[in-house]
Amino acid sequence: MISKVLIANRGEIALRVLRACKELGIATVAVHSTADADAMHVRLADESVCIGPPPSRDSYLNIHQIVAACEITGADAVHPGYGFLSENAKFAEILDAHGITFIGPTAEHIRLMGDKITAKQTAQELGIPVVPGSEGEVKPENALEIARKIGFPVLIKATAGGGGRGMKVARTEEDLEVAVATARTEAAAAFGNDAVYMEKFLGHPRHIEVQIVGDGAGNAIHLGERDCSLQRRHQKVWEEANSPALNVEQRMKIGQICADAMKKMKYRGAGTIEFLYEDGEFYFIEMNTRLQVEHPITEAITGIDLVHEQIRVASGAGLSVTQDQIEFSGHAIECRINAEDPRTFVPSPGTITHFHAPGGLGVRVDSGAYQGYRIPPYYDSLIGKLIVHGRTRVECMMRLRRVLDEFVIDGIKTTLPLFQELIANQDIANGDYDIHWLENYLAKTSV
Ligand code: MV4
Repeated sequence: MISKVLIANRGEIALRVLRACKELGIATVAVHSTADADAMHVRLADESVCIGPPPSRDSYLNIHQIVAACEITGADAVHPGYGFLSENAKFAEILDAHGITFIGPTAEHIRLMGDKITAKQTAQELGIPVVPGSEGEVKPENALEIARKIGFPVLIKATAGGGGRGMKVARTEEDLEVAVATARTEAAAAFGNDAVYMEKFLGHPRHIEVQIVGDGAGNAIHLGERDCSLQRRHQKVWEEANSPALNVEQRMKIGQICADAMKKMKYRGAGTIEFLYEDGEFYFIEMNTRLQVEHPITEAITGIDLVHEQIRVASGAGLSVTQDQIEFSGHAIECRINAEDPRTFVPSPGTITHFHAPGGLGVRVDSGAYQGYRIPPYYDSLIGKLIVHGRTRVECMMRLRRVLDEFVIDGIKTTLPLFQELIANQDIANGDYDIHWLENYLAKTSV
């Protein structure tokens, strides 16, 4: 049983978790930095605790302050949201040692998937298709032999990486030595770990990820996939479910592979298995052991509340559904609304002078923003998410166009105008895009 959840996060995701707790009759504790005292999740929580000054490392990343806030308020569980401490194995262990439930996977599984080499080896052992590449770490002296075996072009990646940092392409044998050396230097600087591995470089893939949830006792379900190919500098901008590139057979096949793998490892919690998809083949790249920003599009097409499921499995209540009870219905698109310039993506903090969220059938707005809200400059610039659902992709796109016209956010710059452009674009209408499409489009249309 979980009776009081401390939400170790801020912004729209803190509000999202709070809503799920309220629906389940669970008491809520908000924590916040001094910069977030006027945040919506603080207002709506049953209790709140100020845990420190604005910088994240002193507040939302401060494990001891968060544990203390649990002790003071008597919270018996913590939901970490995404980012911050959500994939911190040490945090999960410390909560465990204090008898506080971490709403997420075991520390062991977080650690396993946090290291990209062990994650890939595990995925392969569990029957998930992976990108052809080195078996484990690549040392400079073995690089050429391994690269010849894989075949050029190859990609050098940091073991401790993720989010694309420390990646280097070697197109030919001549590029290899420099690529390996730079990747190692960058990995050491960024992650304090210079270990790298090597993969076949895929030139024009889509980014497709499968949502799974496991109960930690050998049951697991998949909830289909999301296509997150539209991104800029590894920041997703627009996501859709289902992927316009897959048919039902492909969806159910890759979903089943992922669910079976999670059963075998007795995974507990929500998770996402990320693939590159090219020429009809899936290639595992990483697994995220948390709830993701774009989870609402999966909720829209399945009707399943993923935070409810997370709380259920964390408390030992098990999943609320079996695989055969899950029905995929229609199409959903999420637009990430960032307080940023829509062309340069330079952050635009400040006060929102007017705020009006759209409504109507098939529309969901997850946001902690309101008229008069002052966006602090210290954190991520995501201020909300617009999620639109329709019975078909065409209906979803038509609805999105209508909804974008209704959304009013004044006083700051937002990414809303970019979505007005995308919704009018023929490639987007056709679902014809890969992971490079958006950056190419921005370069082509820049003034
Ligand atoms: C790749 C790749 C091409 N080939 N791996 C970037 C972040 C990290 N999660 C994996 N990434 C990539 N791995 C191989 N073997 C291209 C990327 C990549 C990418 C992947 C997903 C979404 C956007 C991307 C943008 C640039 C590169």
